[in-house]
Amino acid sequence: MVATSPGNNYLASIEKKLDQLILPSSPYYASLLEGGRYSLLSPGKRIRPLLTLLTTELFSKENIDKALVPACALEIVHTYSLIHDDLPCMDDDDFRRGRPTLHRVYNEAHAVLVGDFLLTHAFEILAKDSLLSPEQKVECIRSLATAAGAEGMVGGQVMDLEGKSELRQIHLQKTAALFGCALELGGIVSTLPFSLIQSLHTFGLQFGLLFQMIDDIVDRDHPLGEEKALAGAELLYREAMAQLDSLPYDTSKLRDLTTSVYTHRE
Ligand code: GRG
Repeated sequence: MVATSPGNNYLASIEKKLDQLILPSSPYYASLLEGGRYSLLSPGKRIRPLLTLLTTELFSKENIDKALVPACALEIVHTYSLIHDDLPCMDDDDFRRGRPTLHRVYNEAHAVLVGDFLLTHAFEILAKDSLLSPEQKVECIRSLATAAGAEGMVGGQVMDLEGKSELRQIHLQKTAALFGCALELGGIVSTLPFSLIQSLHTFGLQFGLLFQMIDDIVDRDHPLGEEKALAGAELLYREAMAQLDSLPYDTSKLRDLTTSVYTHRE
């Protein structure tokens, strides 16, 4: 597990908001909401929403409340991807976040539907949010849809399942795209100019590639072997830090989080 201590102050706010975003309130489809809550409120690291809040904080703490729904929408999409990835037709896992996977608790059909619900719900809460401007809503929805769809996570998962050889592209899409989105969302709620949002997005992708590389090293699961993976991780770490250096803001918390991901390999 990667430590997320640099943003500990925000983790409680993220958990509270996630808890509020799916209320077990329907007499008709309670099991759908309960399934969503089971997976979403399981102990995840919340590193993607944390990145959104730390990015927002770079520009103004006053926008943190506004950033919470976009940050949680991203975590909801991530959770849907884990539910579907754990299904027998994908990775076939029995445990996730230290608990039985959703299809083990209910059944496969229900896990597919809970995943569908979470993916849709993420966009519903963005569209209905009361703090974002209409322009910010559209931009958040664009960013999240692009990161989750064919250009992003789902496209990467298809390439992976088809055994494509372009490993960097698979990791960029399957894992890093959501991290790029995490940074972009922070830029959108801060109403930054396009070029600055692009620079943040680039750092997010670098962070995501590093995160995936370290995950593979820790799991002893890197296709290139450990030596090459360690050298690759060092290069990615340097590139990510250099990208932060190019931003004229106090990026110390993002630096700490990047270092805590990198040193997790040891
Ligand atoms: C099935 C649509 C679909 C996509 C699957 C995200 C994904 C694509 C698969 C998950 C499998 C995996 C190991 C992906 C690499 C990214 C990764 C390390 C995900 C786990 O993220 P963490 O460590 O998990 O942030 P927590 O539980 O802390 O949120």
